[in-house]
Amino acid sequence: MHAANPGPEALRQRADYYDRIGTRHMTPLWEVLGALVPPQPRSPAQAHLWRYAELRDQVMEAGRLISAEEAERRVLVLENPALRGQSCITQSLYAGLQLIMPGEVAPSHRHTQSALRLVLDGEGAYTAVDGERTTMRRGDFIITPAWTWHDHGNLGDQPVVWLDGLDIPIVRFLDAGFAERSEQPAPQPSRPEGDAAARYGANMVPLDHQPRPADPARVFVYPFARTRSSLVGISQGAPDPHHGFKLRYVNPATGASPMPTIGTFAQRLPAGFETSAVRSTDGTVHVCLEGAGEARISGLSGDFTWRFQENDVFVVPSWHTLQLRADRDAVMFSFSDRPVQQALGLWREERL
Ligand code: GTQ
Repeated sequence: MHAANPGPEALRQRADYYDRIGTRHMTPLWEVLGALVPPQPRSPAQAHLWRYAELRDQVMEAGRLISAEEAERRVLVLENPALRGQSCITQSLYAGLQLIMPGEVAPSHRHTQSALRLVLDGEGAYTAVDGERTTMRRGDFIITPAWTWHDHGNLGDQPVVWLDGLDIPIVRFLDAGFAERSEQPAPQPSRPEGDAAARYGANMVPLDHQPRPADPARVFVYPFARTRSSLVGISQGAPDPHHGFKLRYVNPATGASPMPTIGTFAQRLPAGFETSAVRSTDGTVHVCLEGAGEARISGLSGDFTWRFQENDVFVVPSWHTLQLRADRDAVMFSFSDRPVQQALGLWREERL
């Protein structure tokens, strides 16, 4: 930090001292302070793009190697190239591609980790959350709040693939993970499809509904058709220069993020529109649901320019700038740990 040039003898004495205090499990702060308290975020994560066209065959190959039942969840984890072996796409979030084949069941379980699903490919599958099934359609955003029972099944005749996003690294960091398997692998639904949306998702709630902070959100499906029509509906006005036409998903009964640990967003970029560069402290996973375009990312892990199209997934680490350009009208989904950072007063965004 401050200019000082210790001689070889002083350095030897220090090294000897570090060794001696090391035997008592201590270490000198002054050797690590700059790395511990950096002037700005220094994420070890790397920006990366996964092209669905290149992944699809490998996902399908897993369908021939292992059943959903044996795997419990047949998922290819998208690992950040700089964080291999840690099952994370950013420091705080996990992402994976889950496959369920016709006739299969992914058995019922629950865990303290929260999950989101973004349906990418195929139709005929359902996911069930605390007794209610929902039919999965492309682009639907579905949540599995912490500690809710959930199972998946495929009643159709096509393989179905969706993107999973979970807060696994956050719960691991906090050492707060619990999980259990149900005795019934595929429980019969106890409520009809659409029940939660009718009770909690139509700008009304039941008379006695008083949710407490730890209660799970009741609305667990955000159908793509509704998201899309909202994005088209706001496209009459002027686009935000940095975000285009962008909305965040909320729990309609509270106005809060659908999950306390994962923020979720949908964005429309008209053909030809290019956003101005923006960076924020929440490393973010982006998925192209419609259209095609180009993403330019710049930061500690390098400078990248990628063309993206439908079902491509890319990750932008903390404090990397992002610019998006749509070649065709594009609809993007994204998720990050923003609600955690905001609750802690840490979140920052810089619009350049
Ligand atoms: O579908 O319940 O990708 O428990 C990882 C863990 C999916 C799930 C994942 C899980 C699930």
